[in-house]
Amino acid sequence: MDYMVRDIGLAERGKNLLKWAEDHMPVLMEIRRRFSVEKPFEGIRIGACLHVTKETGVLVRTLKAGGASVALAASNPLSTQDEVAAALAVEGVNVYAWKGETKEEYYNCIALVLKHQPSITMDDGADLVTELHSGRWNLKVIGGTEETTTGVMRLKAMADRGILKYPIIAVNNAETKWDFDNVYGTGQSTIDGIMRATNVLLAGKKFVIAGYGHCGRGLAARARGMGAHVVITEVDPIRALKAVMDGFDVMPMEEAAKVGDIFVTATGNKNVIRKEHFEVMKDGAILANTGHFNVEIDLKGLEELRVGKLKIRDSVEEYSMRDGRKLYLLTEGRLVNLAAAEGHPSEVMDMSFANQALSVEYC
Ligand code: 9W1
Repeated sequence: MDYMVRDIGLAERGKNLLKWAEDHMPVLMEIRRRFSVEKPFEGIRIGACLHVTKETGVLVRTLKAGGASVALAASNPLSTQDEVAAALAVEGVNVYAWKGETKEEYYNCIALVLKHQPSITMDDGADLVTELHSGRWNLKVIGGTEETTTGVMRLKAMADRGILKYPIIAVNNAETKWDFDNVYGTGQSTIDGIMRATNVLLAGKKFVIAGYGHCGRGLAARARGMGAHVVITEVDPIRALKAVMDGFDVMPMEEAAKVGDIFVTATGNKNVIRKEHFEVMKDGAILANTGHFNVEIDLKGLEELRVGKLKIRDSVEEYSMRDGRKLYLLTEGRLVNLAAAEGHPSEVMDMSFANQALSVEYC
């Protein structure tokens, strides 16, 4: 058996996690039943670079049920569930992934997947395909899949330059992927992250959401459901109008900054909440991001304004202002739904990964 995981002894716990996920992924399980009979992947090697989570495990088991052999590396050095990696390794998947791998180890694991000479690739961010095109590999690949917006953009750029060697299905672009991921996945997991990080009551709070795209819309619906007064800030006039029609208060951040108890950015832009906003916020305001990496809240500006800083509990940093006010930043401005919660629930990943399974079958 060929694998590299944190601790193979975690396999039993991983099996339970996988069973729990399977019970919440009915679409993949239906596909698995068909694959088990039709065996579409008999003799096919699949190379995958995906978040090694219980949901991905259910996908991998489904591909195996269809006759495939699967080699799997992580698509992010921090997202691996070591229990799941161990369980899959025991079942004969060539897993090369552990939580907290270094950048070097990360790319080494991807190379180990390519050593299995896959004829189909599955990617989440296009790192596998990028390595495959590095010139070090000479593989015959039928086709591949890509899970994310970023990955699709990278692949489109390669295709435009005429260097992409084989067709790749943009799973991301399926409506049953991005529309459900962003609205229901991010909506719920962001609330979950804020609650786990702070345990604050949401009912009665002024909950300011920057951005009324799919993520903002999903989050707004959930925050309202928790009894919060939801305020939207939005630079796009049509989206702003939609927020008004959906019954939310809409105002510029200059105004929202003065009244908000909890702020969440979901725009995709940089420095959405800045110095001029921090300066007028209420004492005790909570700041979180669920948009793009850690750039939506101006962390440099916040650092410049603070006179003191204290990690008051996991995922919460208290910034003291000159006038005595305190602002609370969650997960250092990183994605609160990943850093303080568990990412998308299995039911949401079920829809994305059903697209993945069927795309591989199409290839
Ligand atoms: N993907 N199974 C963190 C997740 C990191 C992560 C990331 C998901 C899933 C957005 C995929 C701490 C799972 C993943 C659990 C977790 C993602 C980055 C999933 C949500 C996307 C950069 N992107 N995703 N479950 N980490 O939830 O595969 O808990």
